[in-house]
Amino acid sequence: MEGTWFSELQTPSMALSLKLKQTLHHEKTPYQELAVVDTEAYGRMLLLDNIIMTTVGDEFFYHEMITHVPLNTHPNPRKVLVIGGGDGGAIREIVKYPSIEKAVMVEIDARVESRFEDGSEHVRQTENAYVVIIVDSTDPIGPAVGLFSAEFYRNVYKALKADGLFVAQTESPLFNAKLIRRLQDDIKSIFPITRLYLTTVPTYPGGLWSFSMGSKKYDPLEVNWREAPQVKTRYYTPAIHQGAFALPPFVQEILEAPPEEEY
Ligand code: AG3
Repeated sequence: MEGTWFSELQTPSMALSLKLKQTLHHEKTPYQELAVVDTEAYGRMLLLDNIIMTTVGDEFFYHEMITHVPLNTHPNPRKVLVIGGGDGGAIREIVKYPSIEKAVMVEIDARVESRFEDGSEHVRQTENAYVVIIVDSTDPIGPAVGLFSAEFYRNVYKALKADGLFVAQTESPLFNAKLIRRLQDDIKSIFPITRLYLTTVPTYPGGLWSFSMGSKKYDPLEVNWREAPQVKTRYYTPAIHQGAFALPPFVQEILEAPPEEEY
């Protein structure tokens, strides 16, 4: 194992390589090939089909931003759904909020105690049940493809209560501009409030990552911070929350370019 490297081919012309200390676990689940390896740079790392899902060293950027932004946007989140997120990072953050009465995780792969079903199927069969839905999915390939569609967002809308909102991880503005544009347009056609926000995730392609939010009532840009719960975090703060919605011009262009234009 000494000197072994893991490389994720992030795009056809770009890879991220991490020097491994050892492979801790490897198995073929019914849906994916799963591995946990120990890296020198970021500690333990979870791989699905040789794609980096998360590492101990940088998971907090992603998990804090996929949870605290929606949970502070809603003034009193009680019942929250996580689709995907089998590593537990999102759930760990959610249960920090005293208002949470129930957090349900629907994960296709049966590694942890929760509901093991297809997330798109679960929202299809759910009505008026959640105030926050978090889509902590893999890339839009394989089992996650259905989670990147207008039909799925319509079912998410239906599964949310009248004041509900959802957030989905929507990939890299550097390498997935067209996808982001399509998803934002889809969300806009369904939800009255649509937002895009950014964070850095060092081990994801481009290092810059996007999240898309659709909300029925509450605007993430109008949080009443005096009423917001105090939660211990390593990345997220109210100022980071506000700043995450400030989009650099190249990202603003992705949202505004005429649909047929290349960007
Ligand atoms: N979800 C995976 C985000 C996509 C990462 N893409 C990549 N490395 N090509 C993260 C799950 C963490 N709970």
